[in-house]
Amino acid sequence: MKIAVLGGDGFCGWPTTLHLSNLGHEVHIIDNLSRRWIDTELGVQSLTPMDSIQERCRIWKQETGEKLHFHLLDLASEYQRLHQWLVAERPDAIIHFAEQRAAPYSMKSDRHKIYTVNNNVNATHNLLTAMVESGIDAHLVHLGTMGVYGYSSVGAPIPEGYLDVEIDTPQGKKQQEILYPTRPGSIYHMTKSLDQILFQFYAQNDGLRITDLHQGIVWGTHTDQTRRHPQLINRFDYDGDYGTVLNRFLIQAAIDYPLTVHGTGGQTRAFIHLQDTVRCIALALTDAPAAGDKVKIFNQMTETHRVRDLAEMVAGMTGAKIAYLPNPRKEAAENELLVKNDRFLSLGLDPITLQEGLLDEVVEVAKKFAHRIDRSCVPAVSAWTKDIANKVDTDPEKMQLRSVS
Ligand code: NAD
Ligand code: USQ
Repeated sequence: MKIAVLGGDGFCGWPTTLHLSNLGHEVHIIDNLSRRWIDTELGVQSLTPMDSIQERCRIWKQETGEKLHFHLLDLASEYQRLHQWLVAERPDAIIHFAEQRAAPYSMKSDRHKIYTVNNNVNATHNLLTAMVESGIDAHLVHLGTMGVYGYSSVGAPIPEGYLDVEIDTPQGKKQQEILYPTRPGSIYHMTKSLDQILFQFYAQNDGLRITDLHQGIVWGTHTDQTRRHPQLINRFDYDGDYGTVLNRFLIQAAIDYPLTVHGTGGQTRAFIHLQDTVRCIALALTDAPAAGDKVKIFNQMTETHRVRDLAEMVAGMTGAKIAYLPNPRKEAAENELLVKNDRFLSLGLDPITLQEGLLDEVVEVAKKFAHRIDRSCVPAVSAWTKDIANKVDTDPEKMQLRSVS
């Protein structure tokens, strides 16, 4: 297939590009490199040394003989160029990763809120309308988030996207299938909820074939392809805005920084290893909906864990200390999380578990690149409300430390 990977320079997009190229597909990366600019804005850099996208593509060609095509394009503001590109290239499938993806970044200030909404909603809507206008019949696979469901401890497993409900009508009770009600916990997660409505409309009105992958938190760095050459290495974020919880704990342990648990650490979240992410995307491509079908939704996660249990696990493996900090976010202090993921399992996914991969990650990545870490970028300082901002103390010297045996 000819496949467009939108956001193909990012943490999930780059290894997906390599995985699909390795499977024999012709891959085109579209990216505006905004993520690299945000690194500059925040004064942070990937833990792993990352080459330019052009250099990465050159090395892949050198290693495999396969050409990757890179197009510098902003999906949110360059509609005409996007439309022309689709008309000229007519991809068979489009994987859409190209959004501002950090919840803390989206909550930093009014400017960051506006940027995140404008970027994410316009990128998705421009893409959908350009697909209709250009008349292409590509399968669109979008990276959504588990966070659209919210974390309210319903007690029942979260289904894959849709909920069967019974409605009282004057004629009696009627069954209906609805999109699972969204309950986003940040501006970023809210944009993913808005994306869902855009997809529902375009599938129903224009017959677009769309799969939405509600992905959990991705951990890990390497895939089989990124290991092939040092210059193919993936990015790895550890800072307070873009670093996700488990990846952060791993590097904190490597530099003897207390593991930064927010609140009691009672938040339960869904996780997936990066290698499984790229496998899931390839599997989703083999199971496209037909024109006129509703949006196909998969829960792309393999296990759930409580944040404090993850901290205990990493501390147990490394001897790190744990710091229980005031939570900069407005979120439930404790929640249960049961999730259905039958669809990917039935397509043949054989998940990598945390227990299997964690130690490798600490040694292979966190310790190897520890010298590149700027400790001042570790604290999470983005507060969800002004009240919380007044209470959050991010100074590590004042942290309450607890040794773990
Ligand atoms: P990332 O920030 O590393 O990559 C996103 C890429 O998209 C970047 O290279 C960026 O430059 C590009 N981009 C952003 N806006 C663009 C625009 N308007 N036009 C063109 N390119 C644009 O993020 P990631 O971690 O790779 O996440 C990819 C997708 O997966 C996101 O949509 C995210 O919401 C979703 N997701 C990620 C995780 C995770 O743990 N990383 C978990 C669940 C879902
Ligand atoms: N947390 C800590 N300590 C930290 C960092 C985070 O306790 O140092 C806690 C947070 O308070 C939160 C949980 O860990 O309760 C998860 O935070 P996270 O930053 O790892 O994940 P999140 O903000 O939810 O966002 C990430 C990705 C996003 C994706 C989402 C999937 O950045 O793109 O959509 O995971 S999910 O969480 O399933 O919605």
